[in-house]
Amino acid sequence: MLERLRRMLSAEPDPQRAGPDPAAPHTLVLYQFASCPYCQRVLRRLPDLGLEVQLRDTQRDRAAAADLRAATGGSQVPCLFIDGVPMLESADILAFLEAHAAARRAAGR
Ligand SMILES: N[C@@H](CCC(=O)N[C@@H](CS)C(=O)NCC(=O)O)C(=O)O
Repeated sequence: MLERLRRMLSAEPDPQRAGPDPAAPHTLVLYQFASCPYCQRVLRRLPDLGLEVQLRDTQRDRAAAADLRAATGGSQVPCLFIDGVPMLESADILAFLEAHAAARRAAGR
């Protein structure tokens, strides 16, 4: 507690808020639907990134929509689950996926 407070007052990054490590292996599941332009921004990049990303369609699959709501409290897509932890916002998702793909390439994976 005191350690977190000390970090908050300093410029040091807080490891609890740092987000997922792009260099680590991850299980990736993207909640999306085809007519969503923000989803398309992410979907269009996927083939070039060469990552294994499981897709779940929240318009066609009721269970996917229910799972998304249970995890995030809403229906906003795209939502990337990284090892079960949801990440919203297409710009953040793309930044993470780009960094993850680059780290994998650098590691020869
Ligand atoms: N700023 C968000 C916008 C995402 C967004 O507006 N998605 C729409 C579908 S195109 C949505 O999920 N609307 C339903 C909701 O927000 O619950 C992003 O860039 O990802």
